[in-house]
Amino acid sequence: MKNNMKVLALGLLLAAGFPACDKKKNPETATATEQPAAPAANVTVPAFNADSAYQFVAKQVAFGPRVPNTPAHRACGDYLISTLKGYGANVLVQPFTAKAYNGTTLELRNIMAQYNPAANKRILLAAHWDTRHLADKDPANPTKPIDGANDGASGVAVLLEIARQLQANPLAQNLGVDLMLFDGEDYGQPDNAGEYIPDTWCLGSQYWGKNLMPKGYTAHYGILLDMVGAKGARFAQEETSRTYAGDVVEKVWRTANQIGYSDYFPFQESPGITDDHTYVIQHANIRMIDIVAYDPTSPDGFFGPYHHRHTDNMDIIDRNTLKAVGQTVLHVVMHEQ
Ligand code: AHN
Ligand code: ZN
Repeated sequence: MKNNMKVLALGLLLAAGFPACDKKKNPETATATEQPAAPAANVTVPAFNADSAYQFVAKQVAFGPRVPNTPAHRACGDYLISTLKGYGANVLVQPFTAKAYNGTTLELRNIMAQYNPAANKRILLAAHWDTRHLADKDPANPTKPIDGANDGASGVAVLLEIARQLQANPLAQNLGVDLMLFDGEDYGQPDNAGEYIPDTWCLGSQYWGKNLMPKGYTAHYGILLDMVGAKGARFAQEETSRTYAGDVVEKVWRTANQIGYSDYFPFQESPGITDDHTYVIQHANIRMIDIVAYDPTSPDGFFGPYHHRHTDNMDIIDRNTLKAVGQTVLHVVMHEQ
């Protein structure tokens, strides 16, 4: 406790004394270890590698659309499991079936990669790895599935890069990190004038919340990453996140601003949305925030002009966005130890 206060005081002092410090650093070209804006004793935050994260997006997209019940979905799931095992994680797989809105029985898998599985203090990081079966917002080919480079692959890619970093830079013994890849997030009922049914979405987090793996699982808090790779993305403070985990929202946004990503993390509020964090909060009783590109005031649509369209492909993925999110989350996590 005493130590934390000292760290905080030091951080405030440095922030006040050298306000321009962060601006000089170009985060994209930084390859050495990061110089934290508010350094805590004994914590070195490794540099999140945006090129590596970008390759993880491309790799997933190359499987084809990861639509449940397709060979691409199965192959990508196998790839995610073996990649996370390769990065030294304790990998748990939760296979299950869920009935979709249209009556289809979906074969799904939630995948959890644990670092320091025995530690009591745990941080849960999550994303969804499936992609939407329809381009229902696209005037062209609305029944064909989308690449989901942003909606799906981007969040998973950031988590894969964090896994790679955690293998190379092990956490202190008192801290555990769990990377959760939810399945079946995006198989929800198409939205026809007032027919939005929240519970048809987020099938993986709904199942996991009611059937925790490991049994009795809990975490200090959670961070969900959804659509975190598009060029020019802005992450506002979503209402459900603020309501249930306001201190986590503050911590994440303050960190992002301190380390140079104020363009991506404005101190701006947005209304609540239904996403995987909703069910983690509701069923698993874990405080979780959602870092999601969502702007209800945008003329391009709430989730951007490419959302659930065929333009959600590699062309809109920007390493700078992946870097801003990945470095911020890595910084926050490493400072929990
Ligand atoms: C809906 O649009 C229902 N929820 C936002 C969650 C979402 C959909 N994330 C990606 N696709
Ligand atoms: Zn989606």
